[in-house]
Amino acid sequence: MKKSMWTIVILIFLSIHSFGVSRIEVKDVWVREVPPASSVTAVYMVIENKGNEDDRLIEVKTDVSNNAVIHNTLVDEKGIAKMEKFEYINIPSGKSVELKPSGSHIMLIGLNKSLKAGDKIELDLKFEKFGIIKARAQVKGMQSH
Ligand SMILES: [Cu+2]
Repeated sequence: MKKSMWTIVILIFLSIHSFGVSRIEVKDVWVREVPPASSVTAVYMVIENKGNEDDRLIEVKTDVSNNAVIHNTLVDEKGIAKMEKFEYINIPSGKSVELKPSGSHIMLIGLNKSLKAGDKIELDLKFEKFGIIKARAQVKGMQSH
């Protein structure tokens, strides 16, 4: 085989065996306004993985609270909703995952400022493979859903 032929063979091989990629996009990020006396609130968003490899949201950081944890809402046998801490949220390849009221969300614990509708806050969202995405969340009124 000619040298150029080998180059084509190698290129085809590389494209078939290319490494998986996670391509994360975050949109519709919002956080619920809370009364000044409250020190906790929740952040919601849509996370889309346009890559060909699964990923996970593993960590969230923000300046407006001491702590940010991943929560899921579970309904127990008495029909009472409870929130449970999760270590991560799976974001499968080719799928959109919605963090929404009554579902999974990011809980901000120990707010160090009051959040008023119309304000914006900054968040660092860390994904296992894709890395960190900086997101801006809009504060929405208490009745938003
Ligand atoms: Cu929660």
